[in-house]
Amino acid sequence: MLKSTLTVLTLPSLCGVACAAVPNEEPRREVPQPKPDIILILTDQQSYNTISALEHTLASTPNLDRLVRQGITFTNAYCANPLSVPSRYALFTGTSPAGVGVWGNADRNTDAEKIRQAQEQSIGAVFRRAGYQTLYGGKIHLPNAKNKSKFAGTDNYFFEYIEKDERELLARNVGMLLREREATQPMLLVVSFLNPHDICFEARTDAEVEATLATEGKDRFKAQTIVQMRALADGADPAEYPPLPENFERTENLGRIQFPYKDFTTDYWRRYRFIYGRLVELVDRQIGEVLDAVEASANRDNTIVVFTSDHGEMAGAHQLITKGVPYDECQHVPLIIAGRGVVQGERDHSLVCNGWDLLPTLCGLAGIEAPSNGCGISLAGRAFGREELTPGRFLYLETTRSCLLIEEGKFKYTRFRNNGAEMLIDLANDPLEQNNLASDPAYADKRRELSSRLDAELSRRGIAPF
Ligand SMILES: [Ca+2]
Repeated sequence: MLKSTLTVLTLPSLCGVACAAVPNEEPRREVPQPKPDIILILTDQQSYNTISALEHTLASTPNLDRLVRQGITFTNAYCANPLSVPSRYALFTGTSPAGVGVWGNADRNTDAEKIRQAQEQSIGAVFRRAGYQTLYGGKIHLPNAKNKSKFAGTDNYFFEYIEKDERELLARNVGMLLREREATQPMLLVVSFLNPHDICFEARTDAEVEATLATEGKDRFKAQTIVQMRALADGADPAEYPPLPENFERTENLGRIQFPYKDFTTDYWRRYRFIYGRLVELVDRQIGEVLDAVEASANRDNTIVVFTSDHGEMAGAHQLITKGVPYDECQHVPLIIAGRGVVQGERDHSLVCNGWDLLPTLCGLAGIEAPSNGCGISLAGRAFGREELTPGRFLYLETTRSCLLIEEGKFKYTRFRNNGAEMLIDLANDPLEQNNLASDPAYADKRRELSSRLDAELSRRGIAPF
């Protein structure tokens, strides 16, 4: 009883103390933080399964590992199209490349006006309008609004182009910029590395590589790199080469779907995978230079780094090399976000697409309103630990010859434009994509359901039915 009375008596005085303190704290507005610098690091042709911190063994990637520890990794991220120009168009505009006639790297029948409109709503344009300095170094490979040119300058995409090198020099010069910069304006900086794309040169003969070394164009750098990588392979014990992928066998039941299988020896396939791993390590060192410079920069605590790749590499899966096919190894890409306010060391397994989701995500990270194109979702709330992503997504994707839908954790349905062939994969039971169920009567309802959903997606994006 006594205690209770004391409590009653004490409370008003405590309140009095608290109330007396309030005037000094009011108004309780949050101190507005300056907009973060955002650094978007891109690689070319880097599969999701190349990062050692994510329990993959193809390469040792201490620098990307650091980013994994410092941030959030989206382990189920897909590119919009597993080829440079369409993928990068989606990355920068957040919209469908097929919707403007961009199916491959050099389309002639693109819709110039629609591309121009998409450029006006692209990452560079949106960030520049929001007061950001927008800078870009390295590989571009974006479609021009004019049909005859396959590559635009970055000014079409509202970036100032600061460095044309795509390799060591890009890392060094961006590093210098970051170390010396005094932040007077928030910055969006794209650092676009070429590798591990030099793997495209590996399947060439020694004579072809020798001939390219003697030329003047940029291809000689690719040849130089492959000569170095072949020397590393020669110097290694072939027993140490990575094993063949689990889904190395050619996929037999694909009907009218023809993929460009390669007739390499088993030893060569393993050597090819060894060289791919070394190219991943090469670009990881270049990324490390950029990350070191971020850490040494005056604005390090107000910087967010986003890392992804335009597409992956088959690296022997289904006995295929390079990209462009609707298979996981070239569609599934790394996606990591780290820096100011971002949760640390987390992994999210939701189905996401860097092509559709990057634009709204970067806007979300910077507190900028994203253009509403209806294609993607912002991952920023998840990256800041404020919300979970909604499960059960149906993700629409493209390749040069097909359009497809992935039903999260369940099925993947692909239809080919050239011959109407279909592929239906039961992802839950066949994650290595070795069994096409499209003509299996037991899956006819699922095939019809996804086919109908795909038609609706095509219509929504202005893509002619096929
Ligand atoms: Ca590429």
